[in-house]
Amino acid sequence: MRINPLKQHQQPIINGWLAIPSSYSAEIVGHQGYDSVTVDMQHGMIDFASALTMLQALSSTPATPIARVSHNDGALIMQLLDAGAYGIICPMVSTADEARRFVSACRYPPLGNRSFGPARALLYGGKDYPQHANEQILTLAMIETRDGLKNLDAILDVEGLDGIFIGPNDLSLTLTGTASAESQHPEMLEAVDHVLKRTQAANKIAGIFCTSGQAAADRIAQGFTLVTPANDVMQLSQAGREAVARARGN
Ligand code: 3PY
Ligand code: MG
Repeated sequence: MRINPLKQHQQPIINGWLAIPSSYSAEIVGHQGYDSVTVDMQHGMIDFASALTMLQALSSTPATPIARVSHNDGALIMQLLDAGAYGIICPMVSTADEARRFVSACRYPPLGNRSFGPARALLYGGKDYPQHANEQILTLAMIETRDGLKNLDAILDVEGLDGIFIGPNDLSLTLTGTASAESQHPEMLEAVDHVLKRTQAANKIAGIFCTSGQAAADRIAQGFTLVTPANDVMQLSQAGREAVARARGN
C-alpha cells in the first residue's frame, strides 16, 4: 500500500486547505509544496461529487489528500475514505466518546466499524490497501468547543487518534465572544497553549488553522506540528487585493 507520509512526519506538516469546489484549484494547490491538502466539506462550498474529483486531482500531485467532514458522520467519513482520502479532520469533537466514534469510522474491524468497500482507495492506495489502511489513515479531532477543552486529556487518550487540530475561530468565539483565528485574548492564548502542551505530552500531532504563512511559521515556532497557512479563498482574495492595489499604485 502507498504509505501515508503524514503518519511518520519528522518535520512540521504544512497543510493546504481547499474551500473552492474545483478539481483544477485542487490540482494547482497540490503542486505548491504542501505536505498535505485538505478538502473542506464543513465550511468549503464542496459536496461529495466535487470532493471526489478534488481527491482525484490531489492524487496527481505530491500532496497527501485529506478531508474535513462537515460533522462527525460515520457514513460521510467512510465515503471519503473510500474515495481515497488518506486522513480525516473531524470538527467539534467535545468528548472522548465522540472521538472514539470518529476514530472507529476510520478503522476496519476489529479496531473500528468502517464498512468494507474501498473503491477508489484501492486505486490510490494499492491492492493491499485493506490490509494496511488501519495503520495508514490519519485521524485528527478538532478542539474548538469548551467541552472539547474540558475533556482534552480523555480525547487525547483515545486509541487510534493521531492528533488534534485547533479551530481557532470557533474556539475564540466560544471563549471570548468573537471569532478570530489569531486572537490575542488572554483566555484564548491560555487555551491554545494548554492544548499544545497536553498534545505534546501525549506525543500526538498538534495542529492549528492559521491565516497566513507568517502566522503558520509563528505557530511552528510555538511548537505546533501541523499548520494550515490560510485557505484557497483567503490566498486568492489577498493576491487579488494586492495586485489591484499595486496596479493602482497604492
Ligand atoms: C475554526 O477556526 O474554527 C476552524 O474550523 C478552521 O477552519
Ligand atoms: Mg471551526
